[in-house]
This record gives sequence, structure tokens and C-alpha cells, in this order.
Amino acid sequence: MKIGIVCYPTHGGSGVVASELAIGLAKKGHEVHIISYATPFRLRTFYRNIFVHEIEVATYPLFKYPPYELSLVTKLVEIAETRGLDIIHAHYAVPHAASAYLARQILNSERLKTITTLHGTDITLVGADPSFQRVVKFAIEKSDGVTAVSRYLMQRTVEEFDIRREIRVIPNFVEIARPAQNRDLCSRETLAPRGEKILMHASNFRPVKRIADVVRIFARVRERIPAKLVLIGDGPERLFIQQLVRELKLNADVQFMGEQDQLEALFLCADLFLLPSEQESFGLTALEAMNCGVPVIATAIGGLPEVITHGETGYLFPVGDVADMAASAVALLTDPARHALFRAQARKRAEEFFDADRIIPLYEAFYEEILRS
Ligand code: GMT
Repeated sequence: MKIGIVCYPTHGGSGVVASELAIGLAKKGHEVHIISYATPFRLRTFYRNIFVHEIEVATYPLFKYPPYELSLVTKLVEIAETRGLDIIHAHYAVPHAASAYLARQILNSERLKTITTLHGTDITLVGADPSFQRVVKFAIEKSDGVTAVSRYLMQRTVEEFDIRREIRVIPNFVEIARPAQNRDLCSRETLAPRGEKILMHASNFRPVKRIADVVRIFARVRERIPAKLVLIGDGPERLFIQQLVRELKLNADVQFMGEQDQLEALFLCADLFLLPSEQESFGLTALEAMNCGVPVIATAIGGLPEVITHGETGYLFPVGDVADMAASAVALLTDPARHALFRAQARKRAEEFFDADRIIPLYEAFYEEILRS
């Protein structure tokens, strides 16, 4: 198949999933065209069968807001025509699903199909905003196929947008072999020179991630056991979090790593991953941590219970329950036998349910089904 994948190039989960899907499809011989405003960070090396097309967004003094979605439509029309695309697969509904719809209308092609994958905030935060709601609903209804990354997100979309069509659940996935390829890059001694326990968090540092809770959980853990906190990522909350770390006098034990392209190299050093988000449609970083054999303490919200099994691969608590999250972290980190069991179970769950080799064929089968319909 010839597949055009539209995605954001940044470190967010939707761009990661789109890039990894492109790599998986290209390996299986499909021709994949990535359409994005920059090269997604995971596609900066050359892959056979992957072609990256950057969208040039026209600016003009009249435009306070350059019309990205229209430049995207133009690029989609050009690529679909010149490369003979079978499918345009839009990752993140806003505005990609609407742009894909418009491109297909312009091309007036029976053959070309559009698929939208919903990732989370495109439904729960951005898409539900009154300024986008009607367009998102329309674009979901008009896509030839729609997928959601968790059962939670599928149900939430149906309720929020009163959707009556099928939304196929295809969960996010990980490359099972990747941790082994990165094993030598991990250096525990650098992050925790006195053998302290290593807690980690990775995100886009937005309020929805509740990183202040990460810091407060860590503060309680460190009162009980020697520990270090590694914070990966960047975003609007970073300065506030740095201030909180200073106020709690944790500077010496908290390391800000900024954005990282390959999380596995760091996750392999971790003893515990923290994800106390207010909303999370899936929690890709939690799965990436589990793939490295790291148990996760998270909130029992959104799609996280579909990824993390409470009491087996980590623990789930209500949003803001810092005390219980910290207590369970201490209990797990001070019980070597249970910690080793959770590590093994986390990795096993990633392997059994979220292996790229199992999930990418679900996308292929969905493409084929849509092309036949
Ligand atoms: O986490 C974010 O806010 C970024 C966002 C994105 O689209 O990049 O993440 C969403 O999509 C990820 C990939 O499917 C999911 O793993 C995240 O759970 C989801 N984020 C939220 O729902 C808050």
C-alpha cells in the first residue's frame, strides 16, 4: 500500500506512535509518506520506503495566524496525486482529520481513503473546546475509518461528540527488542552514584501531567529511602517545577534531562516510573517504561488501567493521592522480591499485549478493510 501519514513532529505521544507505525509499515514493504511541518525526531535517520515531506506554511503580514491546515491540504493533494496514495492516515484529529477530508474532496477520488487516529487531547482537551467541537465531530464522521488508542478514548469520543459510527480500538505499541539494543547506554552510577533508587517521569510538562505531584511523591519517598528523581521532557510547567524543587530543597536529588529522543537508554536505569496525570488516554511513556521492565505508579484514570495492571505491573490511585502513591513506592522499592516480580510482570505485559509485531498488523488489516469498503 501507499500510505500518507500526517502527524506532529514533536516529542508528544501521537508523533511517536505515527513515526513508529511508519517504521513498522515500511519494514513490511509498504511505501510510507510522512507529511509534517518538520521531520519527526524518530525519523531523522534514513529508513527505506519512508519519504518525509515537510509542509511549507505560507506567511503574510495580514495573517496573525498562518493557515497551517490549508498548507497541509495543499501538500496532501500534491503528494496523493504525484505518489498515488491509497490512504491518508491523520494522527491527532485537530486539524489533521479536517485537512485530510478537504484534500480528498479536492481530489474527488473514489480510490483514496482517509483514516483518523484519535490520540487523547485532540478529543478531551483541544477537540472538545467549543472553537473546534463541530469541525472535529464532522471530520470524525466523514473519515473512512477512525481508530482510538484505548477503549476509554473510544467511549469518551462517542459520548463527547455523539458519534454513531464505528471507532476501532487499536492500542499503542512498543518495539520489544529496543531495550536490549540500548542496554549499554544506561549508566546508573551517573544518575545515582551512591546506589540510590531512581524514580523517573517523562512528559511534555503540561498542567495535565501534574508534575508537581511527581515532585511531592518523590519528596516523601526520599524522606524514607535514598533516592533520585529524573525528569525528562520540557514544556510550559518546567520553570514552575524547578521553583518547586528549589522550595522543597530537593535540588541535589532531582535531575532535569530536557527532551530526549530515545527514552529507553534512560528508562533502563529506572526503578520506578511515575505518571500521576489528570487525564491520559493511553500513557505511552508508561508502556515504554514497562517495556524496559520498570513498574509504574499512576492515576486510575482514562486509558491507564488498560495499560497498567494494579498490583501486578504497578499501582493506580485517584488523581492527587500523593500520600498513597508515595507509600506504595516506598513499599515496592524496599521489597526486592516484589520489585523484581513487578519488573518482570511489567515487561511481560508489554510483550504480550503491546508488541509492535502484534499491533502493526491490526493497522494493516484495518487499511485493507477500509480500501475494500
Ligand atoms: O500527552 C500529551 O499531552 C501528548 C499527546 C499527543 O498527542 O502527543 O498524548 C496523547 O497521545 C498519546 C499517544 O497516543 C497518549 O499516550 C497520551 O496518553 C495522550 N495524552 C493525553 O491523553 C493527555
